[in-house]
Amino acid sequence: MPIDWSPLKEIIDHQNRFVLTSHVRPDADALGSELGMAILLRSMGKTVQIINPGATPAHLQFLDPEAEIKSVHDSPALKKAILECDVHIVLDTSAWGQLGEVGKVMKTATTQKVVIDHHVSSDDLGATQFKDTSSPATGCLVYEFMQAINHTPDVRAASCLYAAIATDTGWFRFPSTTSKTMRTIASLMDAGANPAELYSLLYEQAAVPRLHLSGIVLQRVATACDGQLAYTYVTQSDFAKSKAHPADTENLVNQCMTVAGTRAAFILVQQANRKFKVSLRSRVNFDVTPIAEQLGGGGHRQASGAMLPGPRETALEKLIELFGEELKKQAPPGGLDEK
Ligand SMILES: [Mn+2]
Repeated sequence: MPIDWSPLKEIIDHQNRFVLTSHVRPDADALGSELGMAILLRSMGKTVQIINPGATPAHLQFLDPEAEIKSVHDSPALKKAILECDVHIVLDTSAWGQLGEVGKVMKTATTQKVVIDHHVSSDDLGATQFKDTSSPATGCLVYEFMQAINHTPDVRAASCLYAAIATDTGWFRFPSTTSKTMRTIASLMDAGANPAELYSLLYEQAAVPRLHLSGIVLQRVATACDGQLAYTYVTQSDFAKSKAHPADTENLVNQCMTVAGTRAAFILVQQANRKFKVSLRSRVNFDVTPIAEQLGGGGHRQASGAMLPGPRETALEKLIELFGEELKKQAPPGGLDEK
């Protein structure tokens, strides 16, 4: 069902002060969608602030060279701004639990709320929702709104939206990518987005410790469930040894998925508080959300996450058991040979 964008146009026409926000640990879809929307709203003469539950990760700061995106923790004036604006626009999440301190302040405000999102799990934020769970990125939805009001993005907005969509689709290889996605991408290139430059800024900025951490973690890749599951883990001492950061684990679970015959993968990442964050991934014929939900987490069919208590061996056993059950439940109709 295509989204009817006219209620959003209506809200924007009648209001002036906007606060945009997104989820904790913002990714390029969160930040790119916020920036694209902010540039659009300003071009319409609106006052806009972007206030997130946390800081912009260093590797994504290039999207926001003027550092206009603030963390709510930067200054008490920002909490005041959240309370005093006319409209909150929440992008790339629909869950209170993902909004951290911003959510807490928002809950006490009577301000009008709008959600623009593509995630399945959702709370009732008391917002007017513009949601399409089949959309590969929130960036696509922001572009759809621009199209609906006949707006052509400038080169900065186009670059931000390109980064949003390219990252959330795994550079257009995830099954969520459609020909419509590619038409959006073509329009963003026409508007000046430069794919080669964005790719380099996103993926070719690694520091050596990141590669050293990959070495340690990839050494440990193992398979289970008749080779249908590949997994690995990262400990706090791995971070210490390699001098890498938690963000350096980002792509390792996807590398597990490159093992032939796998339908799913996970990586356990030990946190500073000794708990384990698990990231779950799968191929198109397997839905990992039931596993994430059994662990109190959530996400998408092909990419979900949750937190588990230690010790590591217990967490690994639990995950392998859950995957074993779910892989059987979701076995392809003709058996694995016909995959
Ligand atoms: Mn997204």
